[in-house]
Amino acid sequence: MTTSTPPQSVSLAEQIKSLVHQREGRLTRELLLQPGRFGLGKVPAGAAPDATTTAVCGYCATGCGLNLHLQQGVATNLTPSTDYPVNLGMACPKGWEALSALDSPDRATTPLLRDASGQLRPVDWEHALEAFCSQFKAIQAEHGPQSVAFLSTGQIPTEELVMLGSLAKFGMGVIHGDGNTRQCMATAATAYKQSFGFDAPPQTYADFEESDVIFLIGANLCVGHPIMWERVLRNRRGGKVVVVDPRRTETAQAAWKHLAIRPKSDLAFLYGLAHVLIREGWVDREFIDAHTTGFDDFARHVEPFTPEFAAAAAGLDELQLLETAELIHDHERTSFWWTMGVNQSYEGVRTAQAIINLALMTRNIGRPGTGANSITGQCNAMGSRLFSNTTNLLGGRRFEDEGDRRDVADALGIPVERIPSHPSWAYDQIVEGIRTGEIRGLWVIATNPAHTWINQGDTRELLDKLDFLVVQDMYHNTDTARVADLVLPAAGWGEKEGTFINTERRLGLIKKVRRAPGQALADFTIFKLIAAAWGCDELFARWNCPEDVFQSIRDLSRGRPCDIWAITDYRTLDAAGSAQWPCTSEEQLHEPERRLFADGRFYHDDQRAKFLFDPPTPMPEPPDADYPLLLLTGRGAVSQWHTQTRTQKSAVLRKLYPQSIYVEINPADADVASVRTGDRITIESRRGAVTATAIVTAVVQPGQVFIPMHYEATNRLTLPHFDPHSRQPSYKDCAVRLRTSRSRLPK
Ligand SMILES: Nc1nc2c(c(=O)[nH]1)N[C@H]1C(S)=C(S)[C@@H](COP(=O)(O)OP(=O)(O)OC[C@H]3O[C@@H](n4cnc5c(=O)[nH]c(N)nc54)[C@H](O)[C@@H]3O)O[C@H]1N2
Ligand SMILES: Nc1nc2c(c(=O)[nH]1)N[C@H]1C(S)=C(S)[C@@H](COP(=O)(O)OP(=O)(O)OC[C@H]3O[C@@H](n4cnc5c(=O)[nH]c(N)nc54)[C@H](O)[C@@H]3O)O[C@H]1N2
Ligand code: SF4
Ligand SMILES: [Mo]
Repeated sequence: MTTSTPPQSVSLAEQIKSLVHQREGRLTRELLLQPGRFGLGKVPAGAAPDATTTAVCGYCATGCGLNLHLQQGVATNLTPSTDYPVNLGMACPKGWEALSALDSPDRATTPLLRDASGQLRPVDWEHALEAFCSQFKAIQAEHGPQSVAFLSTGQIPTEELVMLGSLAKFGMGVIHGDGNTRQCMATAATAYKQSFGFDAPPQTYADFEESDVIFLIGANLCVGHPIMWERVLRNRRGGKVVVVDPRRTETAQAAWKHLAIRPKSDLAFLYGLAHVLIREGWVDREFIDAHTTGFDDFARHVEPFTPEFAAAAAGLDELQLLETAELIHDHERTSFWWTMGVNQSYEGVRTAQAIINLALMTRNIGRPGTGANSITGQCNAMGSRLFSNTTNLLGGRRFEDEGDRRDVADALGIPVERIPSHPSWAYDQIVEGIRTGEIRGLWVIATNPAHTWINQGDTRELLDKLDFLVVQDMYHNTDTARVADLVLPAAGWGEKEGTFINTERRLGLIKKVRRAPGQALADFTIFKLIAAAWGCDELFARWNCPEDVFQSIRDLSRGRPCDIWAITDYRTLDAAGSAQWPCTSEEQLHEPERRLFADGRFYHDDQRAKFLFDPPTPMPEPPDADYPLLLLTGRGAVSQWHTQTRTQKSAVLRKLYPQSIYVEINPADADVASVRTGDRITIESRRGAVTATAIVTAVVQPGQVFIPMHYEATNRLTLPHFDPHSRQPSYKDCAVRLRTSRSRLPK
């Protein structure tokens, strides 16, 4: 590889010096001392910063408000905010322990570059930036601009996502970029876009409290979204919770009814419900005629899904299905909520749309306590869906649309020719591109694909195949950072500022209340430095701090469904506490909660929602004689976050979940295999094997096993297969077998 001196190296060196040594400006910005709507109370301007400020939590998409208690401007403790409309004084253990992720010897404190002997060695920022630019530029020069790609995240502020997506695509000429939101939200985003005309989750959390019936489909709120579950418990109407999940999860155990559906039979089950509702005339014909298209075709489509047929497909009694349809009919307000049990499926988009169809035909939308509501996962999943500049152009626009490209060019003040006219490859296509040699350089930001991408045996080999892998993370020793050629040390939540968008479309602020360790910098600052080193910083000259990017986001949102024009700046947002999009007036800014579609108008040109459907498709790798069990994966414990890079830093959280990998097995299967709780057993799929501690429990049904996704080995087993519309991986279905010394199961 050739190495070249980065352009403007003198001024770059000066920039680095001022950024690293002056540590990105003052710690406690004026913003922190503003008396907010929640949290601060009256703090006179210029007062000593032993005070409290507020920020939203940086783990899950519930988006709880936290009070951060400061000593000399540095957060030393936190408590949940009592007057934040999301959490009302509550937080889960991750929120309470959010600051512990910041203090750890695992933090990346300097850039690390792999040297000739193959060791990662500390280098200064100037060398790191030089390596980044010279390596990626050389790859692009030899193999074309598309040969360098990026993988980003739903766990950094929207401002940083906009800066990254713009820098990569408009500045560096990168064509392909995707993110971990593909693993998580692509199905919901695609389903909404096709059905409603825009990726617009309609709900507000008050809907949990105002429903008569709450369907939780493939959603384990007690573990994944415990504070949403608290909102369910505040339901004032005697709301009946119906959980649709193959496992008898904590949420299913606490529910009014658990439908232990056969995995991936949701589509048949939901079509069966639609069949009964239509047959009985339990639909709102007036609403259907006025606000939707495609209903009659849908009604014909579900004709064969008789209760007998659908119930059998779902492994339920016919009566259970009939009673479920009746439940919807008998109550004024039903809300449908779904998470990864639906999204992570080879037919996830049509399943999500089958839920949307039920809500539309029974007019369970746009009214309190209703909705076809996708629950998002990561703190800023919604920000990344709208603003990561990967499959959509900024603000939910289309790369292919010339008018959209011009809008973005105008809003950012950049030449329109800089904007590619095609969307990125999806994550799986980028991974495939590494295999074929079309992708040679990869930049990974705030995600850990060497643990979480599907089918790890293959993923690890492919990461090794890259000419240059850059990982930008808070920690130097994540599974992906360990195999990187260059590690860029990033500040984390609490060490930088910006906005997140939660599950109910609510924008909240995060603030800088700690200094990042060593030479770690906010991702925003890293992107600015890369722009300068690359020589494209003139494009982003107007963005000198995250709030400058926020102003562009505000411009980009103008006239879109996600319009946030009334949020004029951070101070306005801080004073309001938070605000849901759309937010186009003072009134909306101060409204505590708002749901979409109260007027029955959707975002398609004809303002109608679409009924979309397809026949169910067979599971690609069902259990068989060789591999007789079906592997389900998902969240394990409230205190465990994904690849555990953050949660394992807290001694408190570590005590609250098993440290090593375990597998849940039904007593019937355990009997056959002579397995007892505590035994170490091997689970094999056609792609790999893992050894785990057995937990014998009726939480899983016979024929199924469950392994949490938090352990690195889990994805050695999973089968790479994807939804055809959203390209989201189907992480929750592949065939496995057990191997124990005394196993009587087929080998
Ligand atoms: N504590 C904790 N909370 C988290 C996270 C975390 O790592 N830890 N991660 C966050 C993120 S990014 C996300 S995306 C969410 C995920 O939140 P959830 O989606 O609630 O979590 P999962 O456990 O992945 O999957 C939910 C359920 O889907 C069920 N399921 C599997 N197959 C099927 C099926 O075919 N049909 C149906 N109906 N259900 C099925 C599983 O048994 C599981 O109980 O959690 C967020 N919150
Ligand atoms: N088998 C199986 N696999 C799954 C799933 C499943 O249910 N089953 N679920 C999938 C889902 S829904 C998701 S969302 C993914 C999650 O997959 P990942 O995104 O790969 O998992 P995380 O551990 O959240 O990785 C985030 C990384 O960002 C770093 N980080 C945190 N904050 C910052 C920051 O501010 N800046 C920078 N630069 N770095 C930061 C963390 O240290 C961590 O290394 O996993 C997917 N994989
Ligand atoms: S529920 Fe989610 S947002 Fe709330 S404190 Fe826990 S992790 Fe943070
Ligand atoms: Mo997720």
